Amino acid sequence: KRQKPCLLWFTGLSCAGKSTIANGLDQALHRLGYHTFLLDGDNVRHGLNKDLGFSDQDRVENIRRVGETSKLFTDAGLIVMSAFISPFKSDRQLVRALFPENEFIEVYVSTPLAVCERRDAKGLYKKARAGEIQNFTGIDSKYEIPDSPEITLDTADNSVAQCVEYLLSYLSKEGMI
Ligand code: GGZ
Repeated sequence: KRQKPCLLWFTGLSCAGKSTIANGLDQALHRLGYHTFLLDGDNVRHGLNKDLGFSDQDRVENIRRVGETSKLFTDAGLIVMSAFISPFKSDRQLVRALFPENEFIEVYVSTPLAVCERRDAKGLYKKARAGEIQNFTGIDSKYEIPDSPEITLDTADNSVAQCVEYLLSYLSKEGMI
């Protein structure tokens, strides 16, 4: 099936829904017969980047490596989804610069901190509030909101399925699928 390679870069807080939506999109594209690859903390921070933690410096290197890896996969012709907090504008900008204009699609998953903290899937916000872990994004490590993402997903008013539908229609409109 004809497709144009691109990178959908999901950014947002922990528990915002980045991986969940990226996974949903990955499966939907797969069912439609497209070739895709999904990168997120689960498959990257346990392997390629297991030497990295959550200091600013390590996050910078995390995102740099993920950007370069994403580039390898788009060079192979795939539609790539990368879901990382990627809290710093400058790092997202460096990844963007690796790609031709329309092949980098920044997707800001805009779920507010209060909602993310209520979800707290792994209990990490609770630990961060208790001072048991340091440098937690949104608590004692900064998140820089994107200025002009190609897409902003509002998960308060939209289901995962609706977000996936929106992304599919965007990819179609842009001629990627
Ligand atoms: C933020 C942390 C931290 C700290 C562990 N700060 O909700 P999760 O658990 O599954 O996703 C979070 C994940 C973030 O990794 P990223 O590679 O996306 O971060 S970054 O782009 O900033 O490099 C969270 C878990 O790791 N986690 N400690 N201190 N998230």
